[in-house]
Amino acid sequence: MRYFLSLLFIVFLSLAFSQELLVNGDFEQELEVGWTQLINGSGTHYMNRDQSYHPDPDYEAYAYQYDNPGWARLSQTVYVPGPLLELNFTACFAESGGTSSCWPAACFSVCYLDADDMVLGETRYYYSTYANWTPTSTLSLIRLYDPNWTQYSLDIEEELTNNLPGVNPGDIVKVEVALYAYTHSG
Ligand SMILES: [Ca+2]
Repeated sequence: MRYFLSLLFIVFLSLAFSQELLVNGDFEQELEVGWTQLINGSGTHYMNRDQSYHPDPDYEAYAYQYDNPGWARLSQTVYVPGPLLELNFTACFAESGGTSSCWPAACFSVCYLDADDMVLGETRYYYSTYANWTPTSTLSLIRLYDPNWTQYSLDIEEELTNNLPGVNPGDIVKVEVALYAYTHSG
């Protein structure tokens, strides 16, 4: 019997262009405020918020996928005024188990959408032993080796210029941010 676990905690998340664009990015309100919960496949999926995941006195959120191929995704899509955006988040990743053909990955995903909600490109932070994703002109991969609580910052205009040449910044109308716990089956 094999068990796979992927898990992502977020204590704070901000997407800003002179002012904050996300709703409830600090998770101090219920997840129903601002956030969409989606699950797919099998295994055990959880999304939740609690005060106890990070030692600060405030709330954190998490997405959790345990065993069997499937995923749990806690996401929010917002209109953006353009690519001049600053993303900041503080996160902790975890994974265990897996093989080269069936593996977990804990991800934080940033998707760039056009007016019809088509995904033009993605920046994906991920923590995984076995994930074999490869970057493309529309997929930027940021592999993490330290899963512990860390502050991350992304200059989206710079990210598009340097790592996503297949995405036309002028076509971006919305951005989706997502806590994404995933188990792959090959
Ligand atoms: Ca806390």
